[in-house]
Amino acid sequence: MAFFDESQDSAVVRIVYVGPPFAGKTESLRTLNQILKGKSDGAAPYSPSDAYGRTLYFDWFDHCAGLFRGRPIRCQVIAVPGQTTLTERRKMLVDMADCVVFVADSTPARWGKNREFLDEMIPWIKGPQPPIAIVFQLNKQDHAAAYPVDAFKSVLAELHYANPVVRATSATTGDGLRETFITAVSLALDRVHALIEANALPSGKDLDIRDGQQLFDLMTQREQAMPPPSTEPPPETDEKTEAGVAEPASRPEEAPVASSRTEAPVSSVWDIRTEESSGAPAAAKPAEESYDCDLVKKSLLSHVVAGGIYPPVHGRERMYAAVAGLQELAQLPDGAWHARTAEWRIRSTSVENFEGLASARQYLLALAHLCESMKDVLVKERFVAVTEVGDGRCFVWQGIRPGLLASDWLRESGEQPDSLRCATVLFVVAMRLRQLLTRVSGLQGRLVLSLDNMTMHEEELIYSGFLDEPKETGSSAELFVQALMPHLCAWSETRRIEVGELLGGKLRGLLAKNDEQQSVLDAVLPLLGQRQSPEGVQV
Ligand SMILES: Nc1nc2c(ncn2[C@@H]2O[C@H](COP(=O)(O)OP(=O)(O)OP(=O)(O)O)[C@@H](O)[C@H]2O)c(=O)[nH]1
Ligand SMILES: [Mg+2]
Repeated sequence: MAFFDESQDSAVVRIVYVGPPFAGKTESLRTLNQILKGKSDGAAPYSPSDAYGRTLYFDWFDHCAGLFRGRPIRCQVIAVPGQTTLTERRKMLVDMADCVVFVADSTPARWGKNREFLDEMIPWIKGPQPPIAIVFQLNKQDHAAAYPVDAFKSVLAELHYANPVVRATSATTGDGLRETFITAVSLALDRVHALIEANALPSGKDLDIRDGQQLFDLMTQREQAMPPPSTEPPPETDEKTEAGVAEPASRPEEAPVASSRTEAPVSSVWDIRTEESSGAPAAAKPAEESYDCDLVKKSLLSHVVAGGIYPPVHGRERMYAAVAGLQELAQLPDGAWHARTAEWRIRSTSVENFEGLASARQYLLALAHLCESMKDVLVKERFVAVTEVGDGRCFVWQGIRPGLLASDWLRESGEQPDSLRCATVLFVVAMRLRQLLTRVSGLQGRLVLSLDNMTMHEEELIYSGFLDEPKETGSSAELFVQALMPHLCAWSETRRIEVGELLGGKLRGLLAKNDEQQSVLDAVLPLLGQRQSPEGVQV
């Protein structure tokens, strides 16, 4: 886990490369180390012991990856051993990670191993909070028969992995390795921010593991208490080098090393609130300048500030997924930037454009608190992100993957010939709408309560629109009519009459079984007879 190393006045994060045997974990570290440090620095990663080119314990290098709130970030980059028998060593290393890079093998001969090792690893990283993200590195893309990224995404979809961050690489040529690493560091730093927010970032002088030798000592110490793992693999016909690997002699006992999960006081120097805010409320500043579309798009693709993301870690995964399919970014006359992909909506309004990071962060925090307080009624697939546009200006973006909209559901049912089904859908939507309006009572001024911003989720309607500046709204009864009416008006008159007759007669007894249901029915029936006036909806 990350910690603050007082002896070196730096933040330490751990990126752990995991994956099946022969996928190219060691090769990735070797090439990445060269890329990051320059070819002239010939130092290879530290590997305490290997056998026939197979990693037995781990590969390790560290790298200073820029500054984090003015202090150096030191990344400990570690690759696990892939041999099937070395599960315990793998688990121990994954347990220490702030971000995992899963190195998948894209060659047909070893494709099946990816799933096997994903099944092993995913349960290990499910528990910890803040979450540990995975970046998927689809390696050996230089291979003539390599499977493409979409094929790997299908494997992940089978595992119900929501927003996988997948990068195509070749550890041999180095293609994609730096991008993968930068992505992993960003996600690890989000975790550090979340730890700071929770006052849970350990801080001290002789804390935790600071080099490969200490890690090796810790591993051998732990293993002395257990039977040594066998490196004799089960017979695997395509892995002849796995056979006959000798276990290296254990090292003599040396000075104990602090556990990687040492409890330690939290450093106050990292406190986001004292550092970033003066206590004044965030001052949103309307956009005065116009921005070049490419510049804004670039900021969205690559300039999300460290810690400027909600929810931490998963928010960035969602953001990467959202911008992966981003084509068009447009600015509306009111100054708001909007983008849509097949699945995501992204927006930053003119009041979400700030002069300086501190006020943008404060606004992000305010939105984050709002999202937390409304968690049960908001669609889960959302993020808030701060990007830097240049000149010290920052944009706050909201991103949402709404799923199946209530408006589409109602529209589709209105187009079907089956009036019975259509009437039932209308009744269900009306019921759920009434319930949602009750649940958001008091907060409705932050929401745009149309059926285009509502999604059916586990038999409930939840809000899948953006969170707005507070505004005056009508009563719940008025909002109910405003949300339903435009859709009913879009139906033909015959359709409205048929549905009205069904709800008023045949279906009344079946659907409206209690007072709440009766009252929803009573509210819907008159709407079916109303017309839309030129000024808008008749209430
Ligand atoms: N063509 C090609 N070969 C690769 C690539 N990455 C690794 N290899 C080769 O694959 C073999 C295994 O690579 P390693 O890096 O040792 O694999 P590993 O994942 O560390 O394996 P274990 O230590 O056993 O878990 C080596 O012969 C590498 O040269 C790649 O991107 N393209
Ligand atoms: Mg290796």
